[in-house]
Amino acid sequence: MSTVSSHPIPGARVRNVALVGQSGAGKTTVVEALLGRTGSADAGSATTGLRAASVPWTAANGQTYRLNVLDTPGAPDFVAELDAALSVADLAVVVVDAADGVGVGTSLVWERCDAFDLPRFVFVTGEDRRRADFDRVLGQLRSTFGATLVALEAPVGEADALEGVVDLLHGGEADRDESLVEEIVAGDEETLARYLDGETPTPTDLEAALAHEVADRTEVPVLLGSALRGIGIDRLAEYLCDVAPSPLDRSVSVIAGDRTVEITSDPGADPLLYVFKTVSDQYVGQVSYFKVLTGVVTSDTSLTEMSSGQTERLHSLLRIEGLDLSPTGRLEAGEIGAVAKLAHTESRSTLAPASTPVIVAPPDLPEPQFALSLAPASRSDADRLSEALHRLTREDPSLRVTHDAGTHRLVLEGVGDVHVESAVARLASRYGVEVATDEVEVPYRRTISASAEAEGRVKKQSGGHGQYAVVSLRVSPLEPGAGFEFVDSVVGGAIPKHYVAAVRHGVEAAMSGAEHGEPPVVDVRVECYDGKAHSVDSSEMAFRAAAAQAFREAVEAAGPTLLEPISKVTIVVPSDMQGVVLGDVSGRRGHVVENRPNGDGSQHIVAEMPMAELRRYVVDIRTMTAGQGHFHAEPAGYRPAPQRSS
Ligand SMILES: Nc1nc2c(ncn2[C@@H]2O[C@H](COP(=O)(O)OP(=O)(O)OP(=O)(O)O)[C@@H](O)[C@H]2O)c(=O)[nH]1
Ligand SMILES: [Mg+2]
Repeated sequence: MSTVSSHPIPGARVRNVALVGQSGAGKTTVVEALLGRTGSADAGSATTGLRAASVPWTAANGQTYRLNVLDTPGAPDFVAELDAALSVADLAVVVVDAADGVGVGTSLVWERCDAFDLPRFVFVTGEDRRRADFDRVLGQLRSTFGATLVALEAPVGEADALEGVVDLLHGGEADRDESLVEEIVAGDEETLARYLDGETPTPTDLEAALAHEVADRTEVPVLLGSALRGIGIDRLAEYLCDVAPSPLDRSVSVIAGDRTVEITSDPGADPLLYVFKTVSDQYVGQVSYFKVLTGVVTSDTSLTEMSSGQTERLHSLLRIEGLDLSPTGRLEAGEIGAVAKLAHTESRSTLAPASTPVIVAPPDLPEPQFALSLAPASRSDADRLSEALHRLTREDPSLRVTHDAGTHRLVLEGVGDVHVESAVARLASRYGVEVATDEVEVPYRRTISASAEAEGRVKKQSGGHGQYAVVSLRVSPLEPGAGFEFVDSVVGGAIPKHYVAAVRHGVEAAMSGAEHGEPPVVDVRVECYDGKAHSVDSSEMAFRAAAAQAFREAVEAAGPTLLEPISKVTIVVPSDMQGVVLGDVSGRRGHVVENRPNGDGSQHIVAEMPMAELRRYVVDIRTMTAGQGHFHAEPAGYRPAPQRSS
């Protein structure tokens, strides 16, 4: 006898559900309740990475379904994890706390769901909390997200008096809500025709109509309960089974050559997997979580990792049971599973047969907004740092590692401070690499606004083989952004042709500023118009040195200006907080180029601000707006820096 869990459940009865919502809304507590666990330590501590859980669920119709539940972090810094979950989910459950209601975090996840065209439910949890008020939250939901929200349930008592939930769809005649029935019926032509003919729709008819409307995203059912007290959780699971789309109902776009094609989850097709997440597990090593988009995979399947072209054998195939992974021989289209020990697969990889190369387009990654420069604590930490960072970025591609040319340090970039700091903590806890962190140096530059000339000389002719070179350079300004232009106008062989390349290299080295710890010089034309060579003592080295010296002196003579990088910052904050935000922008030497209401109570502000003033902006804007403001910065060129008074 096989148990329910090892028995494959067909794709039509799989539900891949992402739990999304504002931080602290109660998502993890809902997952715990669905798993039949209460009071575990996981709820209550902020989730930092997406977590997959799976539970078989026997519905009222007697059929067993599989609920694959992806718990996502609510903190906006982890939006890449949210997107990873949304990229494989067939439905999102937006969790809203009955006391706290709809917040900016709720709007953010709603927008992400829109970006993925994802059907959704709303689950209002925390109905046992002191200030719980379902009607108020429903009103907020409707005014923020539109009239497509339909409450399928109502609370019986609230807060301390919470007794349970009535089902307005299935309840007896007394509970059935006629306006709800009409709302559902009106959205589905077939049911509407029968209703207008005088037929009374059964709850099953209504569910079928609602299922269409949910899949088409014309209705969003609202359910409620208290995950902490286990109230409403079974109804949520039941509605997921009865009304939520199965993976077979949804299509995915894949890139085949230069075409994008929509495919559906056909178990009879070739196997195609999309890896939405990799984690490195202390015991198992690397574990890749994937969705089977089409076909069937077994532990004998070999597939090609599409970006590397390498073959991967899915020998250690795993199924998710509760929060654990257990070996399995087979997974079908629509399922979410995992595989251990793949060598070439990363988050966002596509695995497909070599004969049918297609790529699943992964969601765009968020732009890094925060960076820390890393100083290894010891020699041994330094040796292991880049390997550990490499593994971190494989797990979380929204982290980026760069090199600071000025300090020669590695720099870790991420979405926000919470994101980068939690990655630094993981460096220590997971890989045993200790680093101290610093703010990142701002990449200043220099340029000139006038022409100047200078001569560089290297003369060392006492005894033995000497060094001799004389280089005369003229520097003149170029248009901003033009970079560097080198002109050789030496006549009469004053500098032999074979030394001109050395002159150019000397100029380039000096221009980078690295040797003297100065910002690089940009937008400059350098003309080498004269010089002297010696038939024995001249060398490439001598010409490089003379050219570097001439360049530095010419730039000095031209009176260089310091340029600072500017960012174009798009800020969204609640309109009633714009005063403090605008005041802060000008305090940071910024100027506002656009300021308009979005029409939903938030304000859209675009400002240009010096990058030097933005290093902790992600932290400061959160403090200023009680977590409700967010921003996006992009490079917007360079501007003369204010004169330093020294
Ligand atoms: N009274 C009450 N408290 C709840 C309920 N659900 C969650 N909580 C509490 O709210 C806090 C946050 O719950 P979590 O489930 O961790 O919230 P989350 O949405 O997963 O938060 P992030 O992972 O940070 O996004 C915890 O202290 C929970 O115990 C509920 O139904 N009733
Ligand atoms: Mg959580």
